[in-house]
Amino acid sequence: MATVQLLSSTDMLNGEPWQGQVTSASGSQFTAGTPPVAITFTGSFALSSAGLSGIVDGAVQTRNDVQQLLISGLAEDAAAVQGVLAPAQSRPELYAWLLRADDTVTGSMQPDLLAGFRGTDTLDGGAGIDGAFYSGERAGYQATKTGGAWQVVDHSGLDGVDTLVNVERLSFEDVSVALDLEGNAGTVARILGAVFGRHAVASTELAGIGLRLADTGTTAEALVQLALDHRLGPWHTTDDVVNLLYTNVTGTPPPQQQLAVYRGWLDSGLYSEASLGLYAAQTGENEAGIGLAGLAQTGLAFV
Ligand SMILES: [Ca+2]
Repeated sequence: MATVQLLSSTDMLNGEPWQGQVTSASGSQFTAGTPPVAITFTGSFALSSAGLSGIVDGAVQTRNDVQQLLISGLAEDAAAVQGVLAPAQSRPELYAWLLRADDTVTGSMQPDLLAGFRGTDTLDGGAGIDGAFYSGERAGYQATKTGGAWQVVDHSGLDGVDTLVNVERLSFEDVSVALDLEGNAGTVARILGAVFGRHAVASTELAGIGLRLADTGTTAEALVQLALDHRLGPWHTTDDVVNLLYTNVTGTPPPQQQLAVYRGWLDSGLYSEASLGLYAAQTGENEAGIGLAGLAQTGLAFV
């Protein structure tokens, strides 16, 4: 059982080239890796012509000499670790081996991509929009919301039963899933329903475009305007906007009287196209139409 602490924004699946030769060794630690990344293993070792022997109990990964990732609670044979460090081994492969049992991984204050690999793991993303990585396709897993946490069960048994807190995204081989329906995923789902229609929440492409914009700081109103411009073209009229939003939210075109009311809101400047779109997106009727309550239990799929 290992405990991993990420100290700065880290993608544990970053497959950057990495050479894992041991570059220095003493009785209490040995270091492997090539700049800018090095991993120093601690424990109690003996060095002989036959190689390293002893037990590894922890590790610290540095990037440009700054600590990035700490692992404690290891109980690995030093020679076995050295074997896994063989040249051309990628760091994700190393992590997968070190974390093959039941582990706890805690993210940094920034966005991270965490992985517990096999075993029954606890992943806590901490602050930031964090992802958890699973190596198989989504259909092979069951993700269930249980209070403030998510439980991810791997039907094949390889990845075990994981408990996730403060994790906003799941990354599978074929698709990703946004879990933060109370955050950016909810904003994106509502806007998709109001601007593209309730069935658009099933579009993994549109959801992905919206999430990437929202996650990089695009405001909800700016997202609405981008969506309207995309859906209606840049030269649309205010009536086009009202017709589109009303029809998508209610399922029928607006009666003339309603059309006049909303046209008045836009013409008077009470609402902008974007704020009217957000108003429509946040109505209970739109939330019901897109099945927001259900999405909160399953997540919003995106690519
Ligand atoms: Ca594990």
